[in-house]
Amino acid sequence: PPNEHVVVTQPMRPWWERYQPVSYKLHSRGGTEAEFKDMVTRCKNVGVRVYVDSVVNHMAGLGRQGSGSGGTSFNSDNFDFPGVPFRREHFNSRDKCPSHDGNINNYGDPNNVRNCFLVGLTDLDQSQEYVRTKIAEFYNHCIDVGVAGFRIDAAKHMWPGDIKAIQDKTKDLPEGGRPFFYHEVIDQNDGAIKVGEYTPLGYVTEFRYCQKIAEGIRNFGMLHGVYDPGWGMTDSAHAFVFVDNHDNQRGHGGGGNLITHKHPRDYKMAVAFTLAYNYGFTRVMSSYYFQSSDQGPPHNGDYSAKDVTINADGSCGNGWVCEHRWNPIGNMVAFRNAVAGTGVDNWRNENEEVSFSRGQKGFFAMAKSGHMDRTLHTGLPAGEYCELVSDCKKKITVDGSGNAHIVIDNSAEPVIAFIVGGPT
Ligand code: LM2
Ligand code: CA
Repeated sequence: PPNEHVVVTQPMRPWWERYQPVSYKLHSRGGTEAEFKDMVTRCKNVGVRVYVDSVVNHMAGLGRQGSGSGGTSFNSDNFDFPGVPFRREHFNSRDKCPSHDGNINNYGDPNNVRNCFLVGLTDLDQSQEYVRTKIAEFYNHCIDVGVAGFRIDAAKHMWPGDIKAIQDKTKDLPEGGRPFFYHEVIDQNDGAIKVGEYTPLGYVTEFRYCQKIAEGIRNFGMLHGVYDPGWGMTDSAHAFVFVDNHDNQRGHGGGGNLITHKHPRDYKMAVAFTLAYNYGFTRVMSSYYFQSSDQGPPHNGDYSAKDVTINADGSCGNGWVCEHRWNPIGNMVAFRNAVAGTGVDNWRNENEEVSFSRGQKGFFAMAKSGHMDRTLHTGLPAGEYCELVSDCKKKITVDGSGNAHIVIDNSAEPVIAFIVGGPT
């Protein structure tokens, strides 16, 4: 989240302080508005669009007061946030929340989930025109700075109709078109709120995919079922999918038995498969190393984040994991873009191996043992192809009938992929 937030010192500067807003000024522990704008502009100039993580369900938690990351005063117990400004009347009052202590404690009741306080965080009343306007002004300011879209944090804890009203107040991008919106809704078939309530508003996080891909990597035989509509998973046109996120990689936010960068080989296979397959809109995670679940990013003496340094081999230094630079992850983005809009064909899934083609545009294979040596039908035009994951160190020849000799060996990654129109 790029906006001003509380500064927590107990524990010392946890990552989650950024999820307790103080104002909508773009001044976070990540830097000032000028620094944020500079980053967004430099990204945009090289074709990388930025969306922001927007925390608008709530402001800071009860018991917190003082100065925010941008120096603005606030007092949560008095519901006083002069930097916006928000006052007591802009928050959900106790009569709208059916829980005995004001905190969310019953996921079976939408009024409880949406009108009560999430872990003590002061809950805004987005049904009010004033509150909607302040949030939309924040979004519009982000768009002025060059941002292209928004993650809506805690969307599950807001009424879809209120979110729609806020989105409708948000302007088009300067280059035309609507901003990108996706909604964070943790639906694991365990409560009253369903992802389907949010699909009319944009993409919706599909947390069940995290479980499904973890099962699929542990047992390749399960990979055919990573998208399981019978289990309530939303359709490909609305599902926002990822192998892990900033919460569940550290046991927060619906945690579980997931695959993360802590198991690099499994993680590479999980993300490579996700990018190769034809389900949903994909997000690639990029992390820092951590020991404890509260620990913030690698920091300098003043707790500002350390720079991401790049080592000679292309990996990152200073405590940053940079999963997005790992070949079976970063190089598979070209694959996903090249095969967009095609289906899955020539599916083969035996002996802890999986392979398939995407239309007549790409072919993907993965072997859990790290070893595979067989001739497969690729469905691709004849020719010599450069293998993407090895940076073209491997070449693959497709013959006139569309077959190719596919070799995966333990000296390299357990994944191969190639595309029509790829590098040569
Ligand atoms: C989210 N999605 O709905 C974020 O993805 C998640 O990271 C946020 O929780 C959460 N919603 C609220 O925006 C994180 C973190 C919590 C942390 C909150 C607020 O997972 O542990 O709660 O941010 O900073 C912390 C303390 C908690 C305390 C609360 C309020 O861990 O014990 O509750 O602050 O002071 C009394
Ligand atoms: Ca709420």
